[in-house]
Amino acid sequence: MPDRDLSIRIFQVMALHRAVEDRMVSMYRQGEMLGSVYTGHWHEAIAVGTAAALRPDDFLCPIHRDLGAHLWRGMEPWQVMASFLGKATSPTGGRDGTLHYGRLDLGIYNLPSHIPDNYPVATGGAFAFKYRGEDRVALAYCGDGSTSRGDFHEAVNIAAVLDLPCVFVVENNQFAYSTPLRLQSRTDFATKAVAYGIPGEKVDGTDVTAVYEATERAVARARAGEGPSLIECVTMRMHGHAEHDPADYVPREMFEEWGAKDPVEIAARQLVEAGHASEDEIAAMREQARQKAIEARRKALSDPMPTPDREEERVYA
Ligand SMILES: Cc1ncc(C[n+]2csc(CCOP(=O)(O)OP(=O)(O)O)c2C)c(N)n1
Repeated sequence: MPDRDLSIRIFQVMALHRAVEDRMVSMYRQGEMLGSVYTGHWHEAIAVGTAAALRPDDFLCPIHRDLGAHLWRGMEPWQVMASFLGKATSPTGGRDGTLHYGRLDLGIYNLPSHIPDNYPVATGGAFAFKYRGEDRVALAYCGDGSTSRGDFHEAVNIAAVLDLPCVFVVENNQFAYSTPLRLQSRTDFATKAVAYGIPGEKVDGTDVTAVYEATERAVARARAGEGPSLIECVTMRMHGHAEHDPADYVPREMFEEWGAKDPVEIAARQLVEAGHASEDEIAAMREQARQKAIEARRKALSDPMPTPDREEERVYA
């Protein structure tokens, strides 16, 4: 388990991840946030546990479930909301209107629309680190469905044969939109690592300590020049693909079964059991996260929309 300070910080960011997304869901339901709202409920341990095992100068390539990774690096909750609202103050200056934001200054690559196109980008980043002699690691996430595309194979294979400092995380949340796991893959995802000749590890994606420790091992191998690893984190997508999707194709018992495995609750329990925090301190941290989300909503809603005179900014050709 990470030490006390780190464990507390991990919990705080997980609680913030949850609070910000709960707030965005209510904004969507009130008609304040139009378009699509994607959330990572039950992905908090994966997003934060992996990001926490990296150094600030390592390169992160998140997907639409990984808000906690952005928050870990210092993205402000209001910036995330401003992005969904298409505000001028969002990381893309309002060019996005959803979650294709990133912050290269924080070592976070913009989520590309096509998935898993962040995998080859991480491989390319790791290639640059290795050949420039920089002690840096690239970590990319993708969903179970994304592993069925060719880009996944190309990215992992070339990273393996070139021994690149990469960590590939598969967030197995049982569904790819409406496609269930059984129609996606005959084997689990960690097993596929064997075909690339790299280590594969399958962990409980609701247990932040397990995720953190698996990532630590993979990062240590990458830094030691031993090449990439693949980590399969098993969880459940507890909302629809996005908030417009009622997910009627998901058997209701699955929600009940996984409902008992809330990653934020599990992290809270681990903190208490380790003697790192009391129940009261946990409650205070949750309330602090809730207040930050409320404040973020206020700021994001009052921020200005982009104006036409800035249309040609950031156009390179
Ligand atoms: C190449 C491509 N096809 C389709 C889409 C639309 N799309 C976005 S997310 C998604 C489902 C992805 O499932 P999975 O990889 O399992 O991740 P999850 O959403 O379950 O976290 C789809 C079909 C896309 N972004 N890119």
